[in-house]
Amino acid sequence: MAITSYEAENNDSIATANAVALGTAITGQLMNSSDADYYKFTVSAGDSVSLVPYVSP
Ligand SMILES: [Ca+2]
Ligand SMILES: [Ca+2]
Repeated sequence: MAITSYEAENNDSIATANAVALGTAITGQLMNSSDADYYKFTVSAGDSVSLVPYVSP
């Protein structure tokens, strides 16, 4: 899946989570040990969601 968007800091809490459209790939980077990256998306009842993390070497 092609990368379609990048994280936007500050996204370190549920309140500041980045919105992600289903079916897209997003790139984020953990800048240090205190960086947390939150994302949010909307699903409907009965939907299933797969999250596939990829770590760049
Ligand atoms: Ca980050
Ligand atoms: Ca972050």
